[in-house]
Amino acid sequence: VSATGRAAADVLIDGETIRAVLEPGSHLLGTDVAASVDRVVDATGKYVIPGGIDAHTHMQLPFGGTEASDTFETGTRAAAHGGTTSIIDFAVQTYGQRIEDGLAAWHEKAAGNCAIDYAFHQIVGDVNEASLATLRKLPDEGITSFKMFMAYPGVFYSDDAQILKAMQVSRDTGMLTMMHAENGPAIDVLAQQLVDAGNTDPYYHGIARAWEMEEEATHRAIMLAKLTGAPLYVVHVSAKQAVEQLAWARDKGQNVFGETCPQYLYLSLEDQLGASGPEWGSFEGAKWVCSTPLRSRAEGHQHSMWQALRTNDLQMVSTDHCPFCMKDQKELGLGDFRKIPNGIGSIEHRMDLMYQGVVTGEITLERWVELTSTTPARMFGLYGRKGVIQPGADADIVVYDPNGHTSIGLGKTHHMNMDYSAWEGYEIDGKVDTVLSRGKVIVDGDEYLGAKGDGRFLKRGLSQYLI
Ligand code: DUC
Ligand code: ZN
Ligand code: ZN
Repeated sequence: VSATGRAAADVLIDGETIRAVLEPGSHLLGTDVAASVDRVVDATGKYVIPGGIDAHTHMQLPFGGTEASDTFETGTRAAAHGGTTSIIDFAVQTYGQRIEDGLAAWHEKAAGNCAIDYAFHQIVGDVNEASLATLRKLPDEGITSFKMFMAYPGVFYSDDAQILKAMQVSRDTGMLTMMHAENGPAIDVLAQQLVDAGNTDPYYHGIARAWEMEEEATHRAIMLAKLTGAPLYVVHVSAKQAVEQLAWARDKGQNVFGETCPQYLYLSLEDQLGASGPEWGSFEGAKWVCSTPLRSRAEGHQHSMWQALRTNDLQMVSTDHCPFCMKDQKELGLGDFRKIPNGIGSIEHRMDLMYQGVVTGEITLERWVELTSTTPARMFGLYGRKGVIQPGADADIVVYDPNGHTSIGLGKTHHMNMDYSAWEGYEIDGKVDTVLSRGKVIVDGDEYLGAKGDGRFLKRGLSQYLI
């Protein structure tokens, strides 16, 4: 299955790369291909797809006085189990730090530890003359996109003047500007007022981060991008009004893109409000505190996200994988939702959860591949090597069994380093059967055959979506 069609085929792999895609039973140079190879992976009755590419992950991200609980080792191993064979993580420049130093630290965290191939975007957390000069040179190092935050004043936040300057670099270099589009200063006022009034439960995280704040910031990012001529990619879109902004800009011919995440397709603010458990009571809702937040189902956001994936108003699905445990991490926010570290862990389940959209008729089989692999590769300069099964491409391949079944939850399928699952109880019609990373079988049924250090750093080219 590719982004554009499906056919019965044999895939011939030589070492780390795909040599040929052949009609079943083909002969090459007079020899029977199937009879002359070292090993046959029988995919009869199953889908053979290019390995998933999760273009938005945060392994070991420092946040709110703690650190995302998956290391590059545990997070990429979980990814492999779930049929994802490449990630693009975010190297962080913190305020007062040089980009070079932030990036070097990220290389150090990842090198030799990954189960699958990995690449980086750069988070720009301190815009100044020196960092802008460094940013211009990052494409030479295979880093062709950077992320800025309109949220989190005092942490990752950039103001409009800083964003404008960085977008000019984006325009000049062809680097993609990625935007966390929420009005952070306004959100922080609303959050303070909620806490002052005694509304401290996790649910109020989503009330403070109102969709108006996402719509407004998305519009502002679009206008700054228009003014500067920068290509813009809005991350973790969750509000239907933000999608409307993206669609409006695209209809006017602007080079603007958006991703959503499984949590915004399946989970809701109402679910979070209703969450209560024996251990945590109403603080149970902290399991789903992420930013952008879960949105109201009554307001129809989830429905709009699925629709936008069909109409191509949104082009990709990534996870924003940023896991924290309840114990010692999420519980930092007991009594004050602002102190709950923001993030959900989904890297292991993205391919399954999106396949569920095929089962329920939300998207086609081809669109599943496009949203989870092919477009991420094209968007972020990996296409040809990744995101497609064709001669010369890396042999990153997933055999997916539509007749298999996956039960998600702790003690079932769960390889992420978390003490809970945000997806506990989800039952998936479908199952990752076999996963190959550059020709090596790293997952065979329930068995993990990979090793830490299998994954290599990927230098990326410019986006194929530049105009
Ligand atoms: N959102 C999250 O949920 N976690 C990390 C950063 C972000 O923007
Ligand atoms: Zn973000
Ligand atoms: Zn993120």
